[in-house]
Formats: sequence, C-alpha cells, structure tokens
Amino acid sequence: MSVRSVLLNRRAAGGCCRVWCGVPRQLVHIRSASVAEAGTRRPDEEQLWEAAGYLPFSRAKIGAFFQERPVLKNPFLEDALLRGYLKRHMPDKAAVSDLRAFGERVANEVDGWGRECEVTAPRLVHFDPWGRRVDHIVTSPAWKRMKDLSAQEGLVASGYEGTFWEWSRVYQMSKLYLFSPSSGLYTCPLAMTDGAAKVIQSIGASWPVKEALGRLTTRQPERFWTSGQWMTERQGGSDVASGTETVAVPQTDGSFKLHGFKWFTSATDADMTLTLARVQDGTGATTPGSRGLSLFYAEVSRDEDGRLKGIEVQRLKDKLGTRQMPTAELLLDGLPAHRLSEEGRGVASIANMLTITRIHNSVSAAAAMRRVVQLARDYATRRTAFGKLLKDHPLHIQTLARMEVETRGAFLLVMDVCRLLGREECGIATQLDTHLLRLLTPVVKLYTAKQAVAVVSEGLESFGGQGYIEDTGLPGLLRDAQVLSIWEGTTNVLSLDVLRCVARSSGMVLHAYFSHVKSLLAGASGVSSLAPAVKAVDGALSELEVFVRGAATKAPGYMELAARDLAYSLARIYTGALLIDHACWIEASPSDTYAALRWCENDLCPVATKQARGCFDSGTPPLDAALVFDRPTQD
Ligand code: MFK
Repeated sequence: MSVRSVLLNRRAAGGCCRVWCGVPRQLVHIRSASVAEAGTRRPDEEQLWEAAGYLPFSRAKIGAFFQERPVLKNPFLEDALLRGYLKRHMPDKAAVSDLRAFGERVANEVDGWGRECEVTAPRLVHFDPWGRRVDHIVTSPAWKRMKDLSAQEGLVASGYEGTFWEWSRVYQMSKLYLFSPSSGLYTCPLAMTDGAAKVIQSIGASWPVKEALGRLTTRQPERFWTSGQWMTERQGGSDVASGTETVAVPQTDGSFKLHGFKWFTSATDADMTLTLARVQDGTGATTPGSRGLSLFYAEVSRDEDGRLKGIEVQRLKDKLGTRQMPTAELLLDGLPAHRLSEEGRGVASIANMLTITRIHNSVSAAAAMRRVVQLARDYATRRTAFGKLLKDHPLHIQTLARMEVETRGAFLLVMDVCRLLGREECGIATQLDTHLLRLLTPVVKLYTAKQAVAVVSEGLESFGGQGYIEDTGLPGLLRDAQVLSIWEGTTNVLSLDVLRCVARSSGMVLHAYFSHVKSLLAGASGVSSLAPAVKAVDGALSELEVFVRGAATKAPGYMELAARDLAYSLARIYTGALLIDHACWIEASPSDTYAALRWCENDLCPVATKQARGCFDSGTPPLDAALVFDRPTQD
C-alpha cells in the first residue's frame, strides 16, 4: 500500500490527516515523489521514513525548527561605554571588580527573579479567614529576595558610604543601571528609599527619624527598610500644591495624626514613608496652596491583631505596566506621623527627594535602552531571515546603530548628572556644578524617559513577532518604560520646572550651562575627526543663546509654549557635547567618535527651529485649540 492510499484510507475511516507544513524540504520532495508515484511504492515505505528520523505525526505537526532565544550575558562585560566611562573617570579596581561580579549575578540569578516578580503579581488580602480586616499586600518570594539583595549589594547604601568619594554616586548608579531591567521594578522602592534618606540626611532629623536613616542605608538585610513617597491625591496629581487634602492633626506629645486619601502610592509594602499634609490649627482650619503643605515621616506598622495602624488599603491599582510592584490607594485614618519640615515648607523639603528619584528614573531609562540593545544585538547573531543572519542585513544594523547612539547619549547625560550629584554631596561642587545639577535634573528625566519608550519600542520590532509575545519578557520592557515619562513629573511638568529654575536663579543656571558646554567643546578643538560634530553643537549652542537672549522680552505664555522644545534643546546640545568630550579621551574607540558624529546629525536645537516657524507666536494657542477640538460641521 502506498503512502497516499494509507492517508486516503485513514481519512475515509475518520482518522486524522497528516499535516505537511513545517516538514524539512528534502522530505517534502520525497513525499511529492511518492504521491506522484502512488500505487508503485512498497508497503514498507513508511517504516523507511521513520527509520530516516522523519516521524510522521508529532514532527509533522510542529516542525523541527526552533528559533534560538536572545541570551542575556553579563551586562557589565557587554557594555563598552560603561566600562570606558568608568576606566576614564574612576579606574578603581574594587569598583570595577564589584560591578563585574554583580553583572554576572544579574545575568545568572537576578534576571530570573525579575521574571518571577512579573508573573507573580502582588495581590491584596483584605480580610483574614475569620473576617478581621488585615489589608495584607502579598508579594512574590522573588520580590522579597530583591529586598535582601538590595541591602547586601548596597544599592542604596553605596550612595551614602562615600567609599569612592565624589564618584560614589556614579558607582551606585552604575550598579543600579545593571540591576534595573532585571530587578522586577524593585528599583522603584529603592529610588524612593534613596530619596527619603537624602531628605532625612539633609534635614538632620532626630529620633525616631534618625534611626530610620540608618535602616534605609544599611547593608544588613534584616535591618533594611524601604520607604514610600506618598504625594499623589485624587485632586492633586502633578498639582500637589492645590490638590493635597490630607490634614495633620497635632497631638499633645508633639506628633501628628494624618487623615486623607492617597491615590497612587508606589511599592506600598514599604516600611515607612514621607508624605505631605496640611497642619490643622486649633480651629481645624488649614492653609491652602503650597505654603500650607508640610512634610511628614510615618512608619507603616501593625497592631497586635495584625491590623495596619492608621491605614486602610482600599485597592491595588490595575496598571499598564509595573505590575511586579504593588501600587495602592490608601486611606489614612489617623496615621501616626512626625513633622520633618518647617510648617509650610513641605514642597521645598520634598524637592530633595524628587531630585534623587528623578535621577533614578533616568538611570532606569538608560538601562532599559541598554538592555533592549544588548538583547537585539545578540539576537541579530542568531536569527536568519532571507538567507542570512540579521547582523548581515545592513538596514537592520543601521537601525540597531541608531538605537545604540540614543543609548550612549542617554548614558552619558545620566552619568554626568550623577557626577554632579556626587560632587555636591562631597561638598566640592562649584557654583557652576550646583546650577548645572538643578537645571539638568528635570532635563535628564524628561528626555531619557521619552528616549526609552522610543528605543525600547524599536527594540521590540527587531525581534519580529516574538517581541510582542508576553512570555519572552520583551513586552514588559516596553510597558515598564512607558511609566518613566509619567511618574516623578510628566514631560510638561518637568519642562515647566526648567523654566522655574531659570527664573528662580535669574538665569544663572543657563549661564552655567553655556559655560560648561563651551568648555567641553574647547577640549575638542583641533580633533579633525570630530570637526563636523563640534561645528553642529557649536552652531546649535549659538542658536540657543539667541533664543534665550530674546526670551527676556517675551510674554510668559510664549515661554510656556516653548518650554518643551527648550528642554529638548538643552538635552540634545549637552549630550552632543558629552559624546564629543568622551570621544576626545585618549583611549576612546572609533565607535565613540562615530556615535558623536551620528548624534550631532540630529536637530540639536528644536526650540530655534520651531521659533523660526512661528510655533510659539501668539496665534498658536487658539489655533492649537481649534485643531484639537475640531468637530465636523453640522449640515
Ligand atoms: C525607577 C525609579 C522611579 C522612581 C519612581 C518612584 C515612584 C513614585 C511615584 C510617583 O510618581 S510619586 C509623585 C510624583 N509627583 C511629582 O513628581 C509631582 C510633580 N509636580 C511637580 O513637580 C510640581 O512642579 C511641584 C509639585 C513641585 C509644584 O509645586 P508648587 O508648590 O506649585 O511649586 P513652587 O511654589 O514653584 O515651589 C515651591 C518650592 O519648592 C520652591 O522653593 P522656595 O519656596 O524655597 O522658593 C521651589 O523652588 C521648590 N521646588 C519646586 N520644585 C523643585 C524645587 N526645588 C528643587 N527642585 C525642584 N524640582
């Protein structure tokens, strides 16, 4: 009996029909021949096929080919720019060997925990089996391991130990940069913990808050605490000043009880928090606006029945990403608290925390870009399409190179802000450094967050359909990148913060900016390979100076419309100068030069380009509004 007649007989008998797709080409050829010669084959033909290794059922159904997955290798060893940057600025053997060992741990151990956090999302248990309200936020074992690891590896502590003096922050943030994409979003509680430690340290608090500082910055897992940062209320969002309703009721012992509703509280399993509230006077009245807000410290603790003291967890948020991490709505119902700031100085006091969390945000943004580039690069050496590996398709490699340029730019911008922070904390910052740090903190946060979304999105495309498949772990990178431009100040809020710091410093922050960029460019004069890049940054800087000089005569509304493009211009020009500067280093590679040249082909000063097109002129807002609210005209 031939193969064909076996098939026909089986089909007639209601048996299953063989599926021929996914079968190796040679076999299809043999089969076609055998079908063509139906009736002439010997009955032992099927056994011959099986003997040749072509199992007719399971193999025929799923095929024999499986695409190799991208492999995460030691992210420290794989990162030429990180290693070059450290070699140039802090060639400390201890730091480098610690980062190398940590990179190994991230690739081989921590990354798996991060996946576990993603697939085992936190859940809220409101009641115990006997009906008592307990409000337990149940997190995965991996999430708890992340906490212990964070203490052991000094992911917060190393920012406070001063081991590497002015480079301690660069070292700490390099470690977080390696950790972030594998951390299951544990970088979020660490950012807030670091920010809280910074606030407490700068305020110089006494007991019990001083004790908390020790816990936030310890390397002992059993003592280590994380902190929350409860700022957002239902009316508030970005508008903290007028939207904060929480009141602080003074107690006879000098402490307070807080009553209010916090609408977004991230990593709500924290041990303590910093939060804002309005102190009630003897009549129960409070002061509205920013001047009515004070900063409070509160511990998250339970009574002997296991109930949270003064807190009810209303529900966990259902979010696009950051699903690894509990985000909750909290009712504060008499939460015991201590006032940390002077009365009415809440926003100014928590600003220190915002500086730190915004820098952490930027580190995570650069890290997300680096991770997707590393995976895409690895995949390009494994995936064959149209007859050759992806790495041999010039258009694909051009796309990866563009992602690499963005990633390098983001990395250098972030690390420069960390450098400035380190100098300030060591007490060696010049006026110029301090101004630069204030100006660049909102700039680096807003710019890198947007870059991360674009680069990670592009990165997913380089895996084809697999980039869209949940259990590859790739879609989570994009979901988690999307939050970076939202929390800790949206792009527009931060663009306005740039205007705020320019105004409050009477333009001194910009003065510092122009001087520093010029000094970076001066270091590259005479380096012929970089001449086009230097020319581009120099030209863009001149355009920006013209814009800034003209800004003094403009109405506030004009500057508000220009704020986002101004912030982008500050980011792109500064980053161009940093890439050039790095490429001037004696040990710089040809890739460092190439990255600088490619970056500087962009429009480095969009604020000037848009101004020339009249984008901020007085006619624009009504026209923008007409466009946005355009409706079909009624017949
Ligand atoms: C991966 C790591 C990521 C970490 C994630 C952590 C998860 C956290 C989740 C959250 O998102 S928490 C909520 C985050 N919310 C925000 O970031 C709020 C966004 N809104 C703003 O930033 C507003 O601009 C702001 C609330 C600051 C406006 O408040 P005000 O009171 O209208 O500001 P005002 O009156 O201009 O300034 C008050 C004082 O604060 C001034 O000081 P002085 O009184 O001494 O002059 C300002 O100079 C100071 N200030 C404001 N912003 C500052 C600042 N100082 C330094 N740096 C800043 N950025």
